[in-house]
Formats: sequence, structure tokens, C-alpha cells
Amino acid sequence: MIFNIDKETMPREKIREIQLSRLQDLCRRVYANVPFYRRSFDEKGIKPADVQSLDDLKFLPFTLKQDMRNNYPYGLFAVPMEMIQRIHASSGTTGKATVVGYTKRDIEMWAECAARSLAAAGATANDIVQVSYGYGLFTGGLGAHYGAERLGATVIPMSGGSTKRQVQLMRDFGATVLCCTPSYALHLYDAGLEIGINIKDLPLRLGVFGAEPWTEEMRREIEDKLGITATNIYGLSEIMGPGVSQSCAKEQYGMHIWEDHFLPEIIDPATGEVLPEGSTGELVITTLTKQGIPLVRYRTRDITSLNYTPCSCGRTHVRMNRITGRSDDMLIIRGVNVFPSQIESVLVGQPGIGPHYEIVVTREHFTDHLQVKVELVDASLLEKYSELEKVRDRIRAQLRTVLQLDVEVTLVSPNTLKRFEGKAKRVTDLR
Ligand code: DLL
Repeated sequence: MIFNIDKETMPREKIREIQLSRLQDLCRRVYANVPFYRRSFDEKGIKPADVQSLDDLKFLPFTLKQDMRNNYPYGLFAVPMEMIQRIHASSGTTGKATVVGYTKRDIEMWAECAARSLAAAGATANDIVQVSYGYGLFTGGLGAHYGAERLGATVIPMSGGSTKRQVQLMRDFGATVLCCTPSYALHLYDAGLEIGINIKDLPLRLGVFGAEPWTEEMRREIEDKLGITATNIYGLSEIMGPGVSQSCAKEQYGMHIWEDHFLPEIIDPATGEVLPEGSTGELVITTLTKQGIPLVRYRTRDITSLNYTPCSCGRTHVRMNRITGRSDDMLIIRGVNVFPSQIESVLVGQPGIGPHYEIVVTREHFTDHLQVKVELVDASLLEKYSELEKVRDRIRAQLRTVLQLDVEVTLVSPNTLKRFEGKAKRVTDLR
């Protein structure tokens, strides 16, 4: 089902027309109301009136996460505080949190985009949606919640935590759609088995997973285990939260970006140059309609590419491919660039090992050392040395082919690696 057929299936020329007039309006608003933007436009010698076509976007200044931190907490807000209805913030494990404010209209727009996303995933007003993203300053819980309500579905506002109880309630309440991180979906599955509930036997049929990087291999693993269709939802607090883009049930390939609200570009993260259509690089997003904290050319650090080929689902909005990493997540091991997603794609789906893993980087005698810890499915293998060696050698050889690096593979007992209720933290860099 297409939630907003007029908006989601507009001809491309119409989308571009709307984008241009909204971009011009955005430039006027930020120039008039946000000192940071007035300064950064002036530094580049640009006035809002200079923006005459979408091609002029490339002349506008970027906005970085650091700019949000420098203006902590409310310095980038473009409307008076009395118009701000809600505050969210990103966890900010390094440095200050980034704070965002939503007006009433922003929250309505967000609910609309999240509802479009859930519908694109395949959810309908008849579904019972369990929201297991955290509620609070994190945007996951409330974002999915408002989207599901707007869709007209029944919402179970579960939030994260109490994992075993969640599975019991999922069964008792007959949830048909699950919203959480992909790693938490697997954690819920394992916790269910421990208390004698196999999620595969429940009415659950659809997952709307995001907030952390995951691979196509992981998606298939989740589909197999939970017996559901697993779809991909993307978003980030700075821009809006969940529902910036979403994969459609029809093609399951790439996530439609709701382009009447978000204008995407792909740039070279090193030079800032806009890359030609189809190239892989850093995603940059301009918010076209947000009032509270509108952002011009926000550098997401997420690595992806854009696909403008028409989609058989009928939606005309561009698709972004699965995120392969963040430009700041890339590990440099003995000079070789390694993305955790490359490691995940080798590990997940291997016979005998589970989908949980941990990456540890150390430096010994000035040399980088990459260790990958993976869980065995069956503890008895630990006693069969030759078989254990075989599994380890196979994984090591495949990792070497993909990464062009020697990796230490450590097989650990089932259920010994840490589980996460929200975003998984899989990389420990001890250098
Ligand atoms: O994670 C918002 C969200 C909540 C998205 C629930 C989807 C579902 P932040 O905490 O600000 O916001 O983190 C944003 O998470 O820049 C990406 O690096 C990553 N991310 C989000 N969705 C995906 C996804 C929320 N589907 C950061 N695939 C982003 C890969 C994702 N990475």
C-alpha cells in the first residue's frame, strides 16, 4: 500500500520543481534566522537569492556534526523557543550530544514520513506494531510510534529492555510487525528460545529494522530465523529520526528517500566534491521543510549510493543503497581500509556459527592486529579440535580474500558475546 499516493508517485520533474522552491525558501529562512548560516553563506559570498536551480546546491556550505556541537544546545534553531514542541538528542558517546527541536508541523511531517515508511515496508492499518526501539531522547521509539499511529495501526509502545518479557508480550498481544535494531531482533529471537517461545511460530510477519549498519546476509539470517520479511529503515536524529528513507516490500532493494522533504547528494568525503550519479560516497542531506532546526547540506558520514532507476513499486522517489559503513567507522589496519560490514558479510550465514560477532583491534610491536570473535552455535564443537580448526580456517581464508589481510579468528562458546538492547557496539579499537 502506498500511504500518500500523490506525493510518493509524483513525476520526477514535479519532485524537482517542489525541491527547488522549497530549497529557495529554506535558504531565505536560515539566512534570516540562524546566525551560523548567515555567517557561513556570507563567507562563501552567497545570498539566498543566488539559488536559481538545484545545481546551485553545490555552492552552499556544508553543515557538520561539529557545527551542531559548537552551537549546543539551541544555537541552530530557526524559530523562537515557544514554537518548539519537542526536543530529541543523539546519545553523543564522543563529545557533546547533538540537540534537535521539532515544531508541531515538524512532528506532523515526521509522522507522515514514518507512516509512508511503514506502509512501504508492507505494514497496514490492520497491523499490531510492537515498537522495541528505545523511547526517550533517542528518536527511534517515538518516531516509529507516531508513524504507526498515523498509519492507523495498533501500537505497542514496548521500548527496549526486559527482553524475555518482550517476547512473552509479543506472543500474548499478537504483534504482527516489529520495529527495533536488527541486532535486537536476533537477541529477541534467542531470548524467546530460552523461554520456550519460537518467534517463527508467532503471528509476527514483518520487521522494520534500522538505526545501525547491517548487511544483506544479516537480513536473510533474520528472515530465516524469525520467519518474517525484514526491511530496512534509515534515519538520523540530526535530520529527523527513523523514516528519512525505507526499503519497499516490492523490490527490497534500496530505501526510498522521501524527497519532497529531504534533498540528497553524494559527495567524495575527502574533497567534498559532488560525485556523478550512481557513485558511492558520503550521503549529504538538506532538509527542505523542517522548521525547528533546518539543515543545509548536512554531512551524514554514511557511505552509500543513489539509484534513480524507476522502482516497480510505483514510488518515484530516489532509492539509497544499503549503507556500507560510516566514513568515521572505517578501520585502517596496517594501511588497509576495512569496514565492519565487510567482516559481517563473511561471517553471517556461515554454517556452525551464530550471527553475533565482535571486532577487536590492537597494536602489538607497532603492528595492527585484527581479531574477530564469533560464536559457535553448538558448544560441543569446542571439544572436536579438528572440526574447530576447519571452521576457523575457512572463515580466516574468506576474510583474507575479502579484506586482503590476515585476521585472527576466535571461536567462542554460544551466548557468550555481549547482546545489545539498542544499537550494537561491535568494534573495540584499543590502539
Ligand atoms: O538511529 C534514527 C533511527 C532510529 C533510524 C530507528 C532508524 C530506526 P541516530 O541515533 O542519530 O538516529 O543514528 C543515526 O545510525 O547516521 C547511520 O550511521 C545509522 N543508521 C540509521 N539507520 C540505519 C540503517 C537513528 N538502516 C545513524 N542502516 C546514521 C545503516 C543506519 N545504518
